[in-house]
Amino acid sequence: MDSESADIVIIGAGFSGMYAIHRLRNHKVVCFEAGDGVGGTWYWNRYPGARVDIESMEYSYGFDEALQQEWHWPEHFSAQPDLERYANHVADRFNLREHVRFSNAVRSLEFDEASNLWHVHSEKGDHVTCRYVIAATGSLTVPNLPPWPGRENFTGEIYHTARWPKEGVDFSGQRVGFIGTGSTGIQATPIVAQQADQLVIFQRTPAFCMPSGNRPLDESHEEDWKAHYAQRREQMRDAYGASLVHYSGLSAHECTPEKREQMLEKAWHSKSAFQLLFVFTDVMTDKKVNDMVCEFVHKKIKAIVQDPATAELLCPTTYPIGGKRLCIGNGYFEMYNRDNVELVDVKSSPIAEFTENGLRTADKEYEFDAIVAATGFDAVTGAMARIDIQGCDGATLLDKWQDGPTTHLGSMVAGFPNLFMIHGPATPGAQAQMITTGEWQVNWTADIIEDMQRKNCSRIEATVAAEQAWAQEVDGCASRSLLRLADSWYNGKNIEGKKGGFMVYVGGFPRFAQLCEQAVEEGYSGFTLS
Ligand code: N01
Repeated sequence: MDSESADIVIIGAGFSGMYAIHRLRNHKVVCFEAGDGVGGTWYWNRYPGARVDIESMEYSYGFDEALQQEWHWPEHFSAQPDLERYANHVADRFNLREHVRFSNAVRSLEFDEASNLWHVHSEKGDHVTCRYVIAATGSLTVPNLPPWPGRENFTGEIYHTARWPKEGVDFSGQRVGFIGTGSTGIQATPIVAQQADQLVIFQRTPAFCMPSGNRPLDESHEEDWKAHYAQRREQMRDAYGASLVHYSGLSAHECTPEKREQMLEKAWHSKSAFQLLFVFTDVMTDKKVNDMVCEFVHKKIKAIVQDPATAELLCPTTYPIGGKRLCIGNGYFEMYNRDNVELVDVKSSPIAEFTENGLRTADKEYEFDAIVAATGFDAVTGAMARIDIQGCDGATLLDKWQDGPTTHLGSMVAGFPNLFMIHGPATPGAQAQMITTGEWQVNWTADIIEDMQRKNCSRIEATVAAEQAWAQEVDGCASRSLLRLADSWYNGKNIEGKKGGFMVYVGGFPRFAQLCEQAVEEGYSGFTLS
């Protein structure tokens, strides 16, 4: 196929990619998308119970006042179908689809140093040359299915929650095996349990979970938000992550045991996700305080789950609360009181293989009609690693990142000019609110591209020294947080053999944004322009 020329190629029509199309539409923009619809995460993750854990009034675009005034969210924490409906509404309202090539993933990127242009090749054979590439590839894009042998022998269906059939799945009358008890497993299993004859849940590590407090959105709440949207969006930018969390301002050490218990109880019932992590100022920095919160949750689990052995197995003891993303549940612990649900510990007896009739762990075979894997993602670097990316001197990104990702400000990689990432490695990512912070990063990136054009520059690149400095900043923040004490997708330890340190910036979005702005104000410190 002949090559065609564009100014900017955007990879991915998830929420960040969609906004990038809108923000840069005065340029010739081509967007490649692997799926056949918009929405990214909210397109792929259509498993039963999929729901956002940040309030929808907040978890939405802020770039257009009319859009945020006219849109109505039916619930406080929207379910996947409503988020996908919103993505489609935005795509239609702002005519984004005309720029998107659906079901057409990017296969390779090659930088031509003589012309400072990227050559983009897609799965369907498109070849586009462009000055800039914006990779809005998402941090939880590539599903992880551990390489258990025997998959082809199983005669029933195997589903991964991140590739759920569009027509849905009815488990009525079936024996279902369910692997994984992270945020996804916790949302899906209570619904599967209501349908299936028998549900066996395979748990390697128990998760901390608090009730989501989801409910229909009340009119006065919506009106209040809509009357103050501009101000609220400002507050969100200045908040660590979600702005609706209440910060008590008190260290747990300043409180009596009675006061602590009272505050924890209030946080548990707050209907505001993540409140448990912010109930005291030092939950994520002081192990003793974190232990107090863990103990409180253990008591809750043991009060809900009737069988003491199951309750014990469900209590996380090997990592701090908040060390992995805190899960939000709707009847998760309560589900274990059903007669058709069984919990199996695969830490002590790991899954060995799929068999013709089901699954075999180290000490037993289980028979199923269907198996669901909610086993997470090759996170943060997975989507970029699956594109063959060649930068200067033929160096590949895969080689450059073989010991873990390196970036400057999470945005650019030395040796790969004119390639920007949104929510790339070492950005706040899921430690902040992905839609609005994605919007912020797109604006920052678009401003740079437009400034480059004003300056008649054709090439921008991060320096190796800047990457090293950013790695120190990222590690420094992680080392001050208890997040470092958990194995999770934040540090790649959810996948055996994956290398890399802490891949998420936990210094807070306000500091991240300030450092990005400062770099530009200081004449693009850490970058070279030509
Ligand atoms: O994935 P996960 P997820 N043998 O990696 C288990 C976002 N999200 O899809 O903990 C046995 O957290 C694994 O066990 P372990 C959110 O940011 C948000 O649930 O590694 N088990 C774990 O139990 C979240 O953090 C929302 O020991 C194996 C599970 O599979 C992120 O997505 C909803 C295994 C994977 O948990 C990822 O969540 C859903 C093995 N070999 C997701 N390998 C909301 O907004 C893995 N597991 C609410």
